[in-house]
Amino acid sequence: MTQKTLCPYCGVGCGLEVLPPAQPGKAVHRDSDGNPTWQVRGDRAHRSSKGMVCVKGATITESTEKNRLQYPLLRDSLSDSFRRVSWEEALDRIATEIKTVRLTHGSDGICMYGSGQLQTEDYYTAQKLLKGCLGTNNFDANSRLCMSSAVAGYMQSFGSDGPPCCYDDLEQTDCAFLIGTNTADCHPIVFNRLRKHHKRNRHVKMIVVDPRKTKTAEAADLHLAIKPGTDIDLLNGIAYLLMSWEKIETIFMDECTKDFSHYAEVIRHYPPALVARKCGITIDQLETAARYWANSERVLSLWSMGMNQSSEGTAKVRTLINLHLMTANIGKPGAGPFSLTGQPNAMGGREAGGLAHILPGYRMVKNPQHRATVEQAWHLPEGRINPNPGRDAWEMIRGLETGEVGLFWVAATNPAVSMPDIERTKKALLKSRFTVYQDAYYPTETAAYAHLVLPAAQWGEKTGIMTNSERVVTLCPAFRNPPGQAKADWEIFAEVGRRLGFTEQFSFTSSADVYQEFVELTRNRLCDMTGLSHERLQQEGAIQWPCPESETATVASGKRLYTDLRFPTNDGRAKFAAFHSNGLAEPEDENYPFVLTTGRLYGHWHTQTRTGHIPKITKMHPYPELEIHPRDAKNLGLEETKEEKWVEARSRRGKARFRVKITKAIAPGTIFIPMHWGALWADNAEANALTHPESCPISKQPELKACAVQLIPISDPIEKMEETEQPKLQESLKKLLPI
Ligand SMILES: Nc1nc2c(c(=O)[nH]1)N[C@H]1C(S)=C(S)[C@@H](COP(=O)(O)OP(=O)(O)OC[C@H]3O[C@@H](n4cnc5c(=O)[nH]c(N)nc54)[C@H](O)[C@@H]3O)O[C@H]1N2
Ligand SMILES: Nc1nc2c(c(=O)[nH]1)N[C@H]1C(S)=C(S)[C@@H](COP(=O)(O)OP(=O)(O)OC[C@H]3O[C@@H](n4cnc5c(=O)[nH]c(N)nc54)[C@H](O)[C@@H]3O)O[C@H]1N2
Ligand code: SF4
Ligand SMILES: [Mo]
Repeated sequence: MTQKTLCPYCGVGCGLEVLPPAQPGKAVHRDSDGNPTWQVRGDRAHRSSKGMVCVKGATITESTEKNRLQYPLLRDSLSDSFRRVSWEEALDRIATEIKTVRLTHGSDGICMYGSGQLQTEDYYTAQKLLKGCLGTNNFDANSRLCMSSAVAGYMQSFGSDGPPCCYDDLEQTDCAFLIGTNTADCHPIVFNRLRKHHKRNRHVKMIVVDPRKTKTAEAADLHLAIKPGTDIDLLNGIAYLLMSWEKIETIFMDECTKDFSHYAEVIRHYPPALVARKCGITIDQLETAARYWANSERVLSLWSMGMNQSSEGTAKVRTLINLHLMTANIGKPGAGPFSLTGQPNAMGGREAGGLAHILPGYRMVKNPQHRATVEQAWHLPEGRINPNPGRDAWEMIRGLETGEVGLFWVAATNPAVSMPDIERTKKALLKSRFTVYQDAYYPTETAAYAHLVLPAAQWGEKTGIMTNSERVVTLCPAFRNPPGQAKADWEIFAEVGRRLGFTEQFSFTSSADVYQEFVELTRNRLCDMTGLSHERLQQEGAIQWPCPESETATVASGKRLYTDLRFPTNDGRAKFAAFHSNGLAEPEDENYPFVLTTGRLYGHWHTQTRTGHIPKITKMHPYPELEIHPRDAKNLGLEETKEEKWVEARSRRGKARFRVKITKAIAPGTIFIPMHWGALWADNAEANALTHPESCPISKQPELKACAVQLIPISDPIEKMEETEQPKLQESLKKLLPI
């Protein structure tokens, strides 16, 4: 039988249909290893993707049989080998460790680090366990490295998180302003929809702001190849021109916004000549961008990591929102500030309270009423939820360094690859008293640092909910059995909760039960989903929130937020922000003369736990390459010849080695390295060997998009590679039991 579900890769959230391996009259469908596997095609009825899929979605089932973790594994010390244990023993051990750490370290010693790849039910159950039952807000997710600047920007400017736009806006806009997003490679189906509209309608403009000439930039009418970290200069420079041309919507600003005067004071300091020089673009380019904004009835901006992963990420997001407020480009079709979510359920995570400073239903840890509502809903005593935000992702690493963290529980993320300053991260992981690692695949780099490894059922093996970038909620049903003894993440959390005595709190018998309890906590909130249930989503297909249960609800349903131009702030007005540009946390200098930026390739997904096993994809991207401009290459003596060139990139924290790709697609002075190759996939080619953890003071999101490096050509790469000591991790992985 055909099953409808959602692609579990990116935040576009394409609808998929999966079909069993054996179809009447047809040969059995198999993966590249010959295992029978489910077939995938786009779901034409899904409102977000209308039948489209990219290579990742189309090949997802190629990865579901291989390298799966099947049984719990335990060891007392990281130098021991793992032994297979029963779930009973594994879960008892976690409960014992939690009790011990509460005594020795207090609740602050317990941390969970989750992921936008968990389903909403997983997220919600984890919040109840940590923030409710255990009284620690130390739950953070990889969304801290991904969306937290967007979350903070929306909250501060509009009074609440929540992307206000929808994908139909892609086909209704007059001008798409894409900043810090390589949409063509990273959100391909959003890009397809926009590109078609752009091609069909000559008046529609597309502006791309990115230091690299990506596939996205190639499609633009105007590509602004700004120097990394100069987004605020550019945005303030556009605001300067809009002001001087009197192209601002003063009535909207008077009636619906506040604090413009502070911003006006900032804008004065960004005249075109100065901005063009700082950004490394021409005055003409800057004016063209401002003219597109000024002359378009409806401007839609799209952004992702080039904005968020910055030491001034929140300021960047708020400054972009300022432009929307100045030009009244919000709350109407084809317009608005639209953050493209990275992971398939990072949105659901935000709804369920899955960061260290928030609670379910778009609530804040710091708000006493919010805490009281959640405590009551969870049948826990008043005051149980800690009034202070918990540790963010990097503070967890710091807590491992100092020994303040006694139990580190990681689920659905691979921090031994994806965290900044990876050598420091790995050293901290080696010091951990007890690390639990819950993943679908094995081995992964992080497994080498775990004491207890738990097999997780993944997409297609458990039933749960995911919300995509445009607030569309899709049910992802189980259609195959999990391998071995793998269990759904929410079940693992609930079983530990029950072992700690919270039997009433974790009496759920299905993920549908969990979801029902969660949606109740969204009642009358901006993200009201009380009208949703597994059953309804199963029957009707994907549905967008807000979706209140009754017509008398205080939140109206609709495709877009803020169509009444009232915002969820105290006085209903959206707020201008007044930020000057600070630039990069670690700018280039004489010793480290290049700015390194890191990011993604079209075919691979993050740390390759899935895509690394799919031949079609590994053929597309066989190895990591460092992209460098021909002029810089020449200065380093790397002339363009057929011969393969190698360099060692060094930052203040570490080094890595790469084949060189000489290309004009990158601006001189900047280099690019993909993030996908951890220690299991290449020797010494980790992007995060070089990056630093300096982060935005508001969102705490690290600046993974820029650090200063030097480049040293390697004359004999092969010999040099053999000389290099194998990373410690490889040693450690050898000790893992074959399973
Ligand atoms: N193929 C693929 N798609 C994915 C993913 C994947 O792993 N593979 N991951 C998903 C996830 S979780 C995420 S978060 C998204 C990320 O999606 P994107 O943010 O689109 O991807 P990145 O490659 O990380 O970075 C985007 C661009 O930011 C640019 N940039 C760097 N510094 C600056 C700057 O200072 N200013 C500006 N304006 N731009 C800058 C880079 O050159 C890069 O092209 O992709 C999602 N989709
Ligand atoms: N240098 C640099 N570093 C970066 C970035 C960058 O741009 N540059 N981007 C950052 C961003 S935006 C992100 S989102 C992160 C991503 O970084 P990670 O989260 O570390 O990357 P993934 O490889 O997606 O790891 C997800 C893990 O979850 C497992 N998994 C999948 N489904 C399930 C499930 O249902 N349950 C469980 N328990 N496990 C499951 C997968 O097997 C995989 O091991 O990287 C960040 N790091
Ligand atoms: S665009 Fe994203 S959600 Fe859609 S098929 Fe590709 S990876 Fe999956
Ligand atoms: Mo992300």
